[in-house]
Amino acid sequence: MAGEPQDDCLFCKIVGGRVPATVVRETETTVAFRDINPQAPTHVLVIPKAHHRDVATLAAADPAALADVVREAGEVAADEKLESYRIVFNTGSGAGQTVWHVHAHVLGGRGMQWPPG
Ligand code: IU
Repeated sequence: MAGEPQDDCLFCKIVGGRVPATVVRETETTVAFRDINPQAPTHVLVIPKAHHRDVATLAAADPAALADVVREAGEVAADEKLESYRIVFNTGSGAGQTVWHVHAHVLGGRGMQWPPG
């Protein structure tokens, strides 16, 4: 069911404390942790604790939870003292999504190119 923890989901396991992660922030509805393969000096993932496969699914099912994720992304940027940063939701395998539990990448601490690759 939408929002329920999935046994085979890595990020649900991080939420449940069954897989370790370097957690930098946690709220009632979200967890933020450092990406294991950072693409910038700051690379933090912000996830809802509830399982939803991608950002559009989350927006449809629980817009308040999506707002929590985006607000926490901003808090991460503030904690890391980032003046400029990028929030990325890769959505679908063609766009680079590899983990099917929605996550916001918060990237900063270096110059960024546009358009992204
Ligand atoms: P993507 O947008 O679905 O490709 O992002 C998944 C991210 O999850 C990616 O940047 C991985 O480095 C990151 N990650 C992680 O932080 N910890 C893990 O155990 C695994 C992936 I697997």
